[in-house]
Amino acid sequence: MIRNPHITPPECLRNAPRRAARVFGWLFALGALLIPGCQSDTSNSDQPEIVWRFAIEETSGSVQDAYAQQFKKLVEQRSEGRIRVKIYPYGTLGTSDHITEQLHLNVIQFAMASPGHVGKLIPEVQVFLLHFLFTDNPVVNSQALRDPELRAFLDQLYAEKGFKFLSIFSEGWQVWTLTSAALGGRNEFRGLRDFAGLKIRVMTSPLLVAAYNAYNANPTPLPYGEVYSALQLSMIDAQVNPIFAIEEMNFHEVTDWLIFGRHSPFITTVATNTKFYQSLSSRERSLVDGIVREMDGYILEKVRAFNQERLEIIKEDRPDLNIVPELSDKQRQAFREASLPVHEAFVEQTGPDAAKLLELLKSALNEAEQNQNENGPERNDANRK
Ligand code: 6CS
Repeated sequence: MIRNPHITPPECLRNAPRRAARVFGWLFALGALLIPGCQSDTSNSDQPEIVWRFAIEETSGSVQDAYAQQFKKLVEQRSEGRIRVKIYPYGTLGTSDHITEQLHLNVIQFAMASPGHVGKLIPEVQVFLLHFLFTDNPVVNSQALRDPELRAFLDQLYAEKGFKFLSIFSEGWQVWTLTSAALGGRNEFRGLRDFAGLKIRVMTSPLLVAAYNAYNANPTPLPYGEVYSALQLSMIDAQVNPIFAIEEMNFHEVTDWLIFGRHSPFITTVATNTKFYQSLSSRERSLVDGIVREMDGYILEKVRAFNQERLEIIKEDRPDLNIVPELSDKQRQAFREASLPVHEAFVEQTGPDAAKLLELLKSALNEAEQNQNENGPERNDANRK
């Protein structure tokens, strides 16, 4: 059965010029402020209740929602009810770009900021979007993302744009979904050559456009909420997201192929507003910092479970779906080779901070991999050779 996705952003936001989008950002923000329950509440005690607003780029039941819900639970418990966290799922405050804008304005205090969107503002973070950079082992990748030097440099890059970086984590491997029209009705996926001319939706980052241009595809940047109808109307033939997101947004209903390319994990970051963070008491700041640190392990387990469970749901809903569980070595090599010039162009065009971030990430991956090999190897890395 074809259902509509949960999100339908206003038609007028499509391809709207940046200034118009900003106005909508304000309107969404104003709307949020007028929602009952978002204001400080003085009715039950002498001390006004503090409300921290947390916007996520995904819907309820997603990985980002699991993160925000746990953050909310811990903040409310540990502040003994003095601080309340209100979560805004995707769509309630506009698109990811609107959320970033509202975080910048301190209309919301916490937000998920995926490099695929925030990369337009902080170009260096697009390093996390490069294909065939991470290892094959998700444990190694997550370990690398906890590297203190890497995080300290991200903190610096975010600070330059008025944000306080809090955390970074992977939401799982990105999986390509293709319609049968994309494969010309063939019942075989032939690898890189099937990407020639492929109308694939990407997040709104210039690097992702470059990444798919390198595969001779036809990348189309679109907000998350427009992907389902674009697939349904055959405006696009493909999109790419982790399994839990494909299920959550019902993309599996309007696709015929799931291809596990393991070309890159979906990375997101958690950020707060710098002025808001600086305005916190030292106790409140330690509360936030402590909880964010604890969340690393919590979310890793959720990501693993969500992606596993949702794949089963997809298979039940669409037993006819063609699943390519992995690329052959030859196919993988062809994609990898095509992607490498994008790494070089990214560094060249983005500048020395991008080069530094890339180096920090590579050395964090190497270190994490070495630790893994010493303490119990799981899978060897074939990606960065
Ligand atoms: O594809 C996107 O735009 C979205 N995908 C996920 C998994 N999270 C947020 C992001 O905006």
